[in-house]
Amino acid sequence: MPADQVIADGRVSRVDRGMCDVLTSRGTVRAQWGPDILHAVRQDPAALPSVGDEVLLETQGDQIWLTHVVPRRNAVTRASVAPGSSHQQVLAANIDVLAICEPCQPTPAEGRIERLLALAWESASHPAVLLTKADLSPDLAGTVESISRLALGASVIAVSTPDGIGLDEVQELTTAGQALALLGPSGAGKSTIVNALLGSEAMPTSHVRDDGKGRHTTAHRELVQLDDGSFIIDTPGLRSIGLSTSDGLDQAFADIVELSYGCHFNDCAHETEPGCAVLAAIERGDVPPRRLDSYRKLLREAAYQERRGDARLQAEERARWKSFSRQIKQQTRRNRP
Ligand SMILES: Nc1nc2c(ncn2[C@@H]2O[C@H](COP(=O)(O)OP(=O)(O)OP(=O)(O)O)[C@@H](O)[C@H]2O)c(=O)[nH]1
Ligand SMILES: [Mg+2]
Ligand SMILES: [Zn+2]
Repeated sequence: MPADQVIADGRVSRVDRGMCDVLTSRGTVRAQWGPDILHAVRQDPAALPSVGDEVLLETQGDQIWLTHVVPRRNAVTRASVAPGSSHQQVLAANIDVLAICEPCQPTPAEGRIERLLALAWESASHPAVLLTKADLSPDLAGTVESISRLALGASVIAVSTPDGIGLDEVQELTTAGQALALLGPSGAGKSTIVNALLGSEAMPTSHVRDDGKGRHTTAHRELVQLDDGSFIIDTPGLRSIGLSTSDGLDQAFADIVELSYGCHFNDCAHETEPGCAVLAAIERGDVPPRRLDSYRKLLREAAYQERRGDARLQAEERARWKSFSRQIKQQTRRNRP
């Protein structure tokens, strides 16, 4: 080991091409991927260090290398948007609480909340729903109540940053060393919440356009540490987020799953079957028909992504086998007398 080599640990706060910022006990440093990282990424793009990753650094002279990523406790991933790719994209790693930000104005998009709740359950981070811009809601109590009904098992918090409402509750979602990631559409007020909790204008925020939709202001995922020692991750507004597995859907739609145990047929599709407990609940007005549609849509989408993932694994397996048999052939040829 060279004499000037120093090893430190930290948490990735921002990723750029081939480099990242890492928050260490001595402040933020800029590090480059070490050779082991590059090798791992060639095998699996999900091995690319991501915001929230706990990492080891090695300093040699002026150069800081990121040499090791501590195995992730969990990761928030989405189906890759790249055409032809079925890899998952890691949005953030080691997330304790996934805060789904949905503005009260225009009315909260229930389907989008359900989708992100499934993503949170799938990633094994605890979900919270932040109903942002609460000051603009014409019926805040009604909105909180209706969203609480669909956000089973999640805390639902109304937040208004200009009025300072809900911010303490958001801060209390995590304790020192834990990480909270904010996810939601552009203009929801994610960066404004980070700035309010930080007590500084560290994150750029924007003005909403006339049509009420936000312009994309935040361009990078970024982790910052709050005074209480917890971490908060700001992310760019999401246009679309694909589920890569169906793993979180049973929890996100626990009410429908629970009801389906009462269906007459074990394989009931809750369409026209007699003795369907889900349809009976819809009939009674206990479950909105929209919610069953949303569940079906997400199940179909996740099944498609899972099939794509399987096809990719099979293709990789075939490629490995081809290269192996080529090596064997070459070896046999070489060994011929
Ligand atoms: N009325 C009201 N406006 C808010 C609130 N929070 C944020 N805003 C405004 O909403 C606009 C968008 O806020 P941002 O924090 O930039 O939104 P963002 O979610 O970070 O958007 P992206 O970075 O594009 O994803 C800004 O003009 C904020 O001032 C709020 O609680 N109430
Ligand atoms: Mg932002
Ligand atoms: Zn049924």
